[in-house]
Amino acid sequence: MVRWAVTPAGSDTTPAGDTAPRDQGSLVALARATLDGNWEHDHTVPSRTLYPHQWSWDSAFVAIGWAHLRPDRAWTELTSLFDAQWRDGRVPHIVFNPAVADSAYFPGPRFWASATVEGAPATATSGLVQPPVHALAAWHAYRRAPSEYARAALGRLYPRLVAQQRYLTTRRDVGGAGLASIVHPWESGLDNSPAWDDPLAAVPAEAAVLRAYRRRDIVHAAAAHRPTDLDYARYVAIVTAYRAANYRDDDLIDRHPFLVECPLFNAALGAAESALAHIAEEIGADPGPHRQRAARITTALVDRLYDPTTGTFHPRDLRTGRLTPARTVLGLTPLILPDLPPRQVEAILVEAGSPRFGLAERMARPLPSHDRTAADFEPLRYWRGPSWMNINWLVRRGLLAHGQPRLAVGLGTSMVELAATAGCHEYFHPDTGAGLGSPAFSWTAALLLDTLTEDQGRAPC
Ligand code: 9WN
Repeated sequence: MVRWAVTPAGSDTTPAGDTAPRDQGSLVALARATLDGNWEHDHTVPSRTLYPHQWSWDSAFVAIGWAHLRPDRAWTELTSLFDAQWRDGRVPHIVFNPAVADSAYFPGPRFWASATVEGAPATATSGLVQPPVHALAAWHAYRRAPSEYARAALGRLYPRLVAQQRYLTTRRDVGGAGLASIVHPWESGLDNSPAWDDPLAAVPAEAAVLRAYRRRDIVHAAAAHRPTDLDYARYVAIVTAYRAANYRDDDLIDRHPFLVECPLFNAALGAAESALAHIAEEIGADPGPHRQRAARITTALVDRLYDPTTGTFHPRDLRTGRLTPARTVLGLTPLILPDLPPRQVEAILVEAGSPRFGLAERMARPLPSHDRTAADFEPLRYWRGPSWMNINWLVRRGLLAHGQPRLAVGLGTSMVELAATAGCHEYFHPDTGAGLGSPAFSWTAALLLDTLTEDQGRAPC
């Protein structure tokens, strides 16, 4: 029997090794307890302390975990998120729970003021989006636990997923080349990544702006792990600009201070079309247009974001027209595209296997979020070095999709051992494996379950 060492759910920043061993069953129980503890009537909060509302891409990953335990909750989770979809098709990055005080999270519902915007739902939401991993997650959850009930839920979700794609591929194609632009680092999901340093530095803001607000994140997490006050001032400035235009997307190129084509966001966009093709086939719709769109997005991603001189993918800053230089884990994520050309697959495997990321058939720790050899690698700070379960899970799916089962086993084993040793933390020290951030984090539990209970070498859905 596999034995793992885990800490009890709810403990904080426990160093690796300082724990009692547990078997696989106890690890499943830990994941279940984490998800159950974060379940909130029709959705799962990422964390009770730091993130007490519903987050968009968190819900997608969490649905995959629920598919193993309570498939009904997987579909409730996705349905409640899409109930807050805007009339233009955008799926908001936060859906606020009206029962939670405005002051519990910054920026809260009053700041976003979605109720004043035409086309926004009755429930308060943010006006931004996150990587569109929902079709991928819905298809994966369905394959994990197929049933008549699940097929009906998938059928109801399908037109909403299509509307989400339509929004991103039309209104957000600011560069006009077939990719979606993000309008805020929060839309990337990797908010504080070094990938955003250059475009963010060009956004005018002063840390003093934050005197008017109260950051809640540094009440619950160490300030040294989180973005700086100046970063937050810029985050606020970008939202303020978008909100002033009622979150409209026309003429963004002429007026918006942050516009970037992100490799992960667009890889998710393309992978969503491939997943929608599967879903369409399953529910009796036409998969053809989805396949064509998936191929177009993959081609555009390679043309626009692959740099043959570095051999990896980089975000493109539409304000300068240039690729941003940092070699972050974002560069590896196009591997989730099933039709990524062999040349780019090979380049990603080389980059992932280099000392920058350390992918191997036997690896001590999962992939870090940033190049380990870079001068600005920070093992403790949010998205600037620590390992995250969701990014590793995505790269692992890509390895399986591109016929690399042994590397997928190596990565999967390191992921399970990490969570087994430190618990279901939000993120992890990339060298010591110590748990960081929220100690009971939903997507860590969900993806731990998925990785743990899967036949590691099996081809992907
Ligand atoms: C802002 C909820 C979210 C994740 C993001 C992660 C973090 C929020 C924050 O938490 O972002 O959206 O307050 O820092 O970066 O990926 O979805 O878990």
